Amino acid sequence: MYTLLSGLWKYMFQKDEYCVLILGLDNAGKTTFLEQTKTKFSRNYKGMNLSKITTTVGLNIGTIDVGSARLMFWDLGGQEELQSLWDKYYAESHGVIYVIDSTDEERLSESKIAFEKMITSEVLEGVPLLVLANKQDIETCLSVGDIKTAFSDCAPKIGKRDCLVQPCSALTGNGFRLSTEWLEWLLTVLGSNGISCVM
Ligand code: G3D
Repeated sequence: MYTLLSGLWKYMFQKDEYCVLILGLDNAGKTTFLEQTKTKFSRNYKGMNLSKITTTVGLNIGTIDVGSARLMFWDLGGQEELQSLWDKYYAESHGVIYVIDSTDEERLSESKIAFEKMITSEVLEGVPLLVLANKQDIETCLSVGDIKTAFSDCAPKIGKRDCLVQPCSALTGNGFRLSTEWLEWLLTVLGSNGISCVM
């Protein structure tokens, strides 16, 4: 009887936990994205003033519960000296969100190098990847198409993992708060693999 009840309790209340890394260069908007996500999806979370967020140094952690899933986001610092720590977290991760500053054309090649290094890590093979072309609220930003072109030689290295590239503004929430598409996609691919990516 106890086994039956505890099984039922687990079935009803226990959540499937997933760790999702948020990576990208410093200033890409990783922490702002995490704050938007927590504000939108955590019932009791009182969001901080997004315009007061400063660049990630070290690690920020955030958790949201969606349905039967618990997503634990780890937002890692993107400065060059901190990028060498990223791979320490790879083995624990079920998904990766890679944030690109669409307004920073100068550092796009730097971001591509970090991206390439990350996707060619054997530990991350097959791990779903969401790429966010952030800061789309700024008029002069590069479009998703421009970014895909700049990253095109990375495409073959993405391999068979599930991958989605999305425009967004973590600050204003446009293309992000209005839509839960990225989250629905992430939850789907964390549960099952099969979609492939064209960058
Ligand atoms: P990081 O965690 O990747 O280092 P942050 O980046 O989240 O700290 O953001 C870096 C700066 O970019 C912040 O501005 C933040 O407000 C801004 N930012 C983040 N996302 C967006 C966005 O979608 N649109 C715009 N316009 N700005 C964004 P400051 O001025 O504090 O450096």
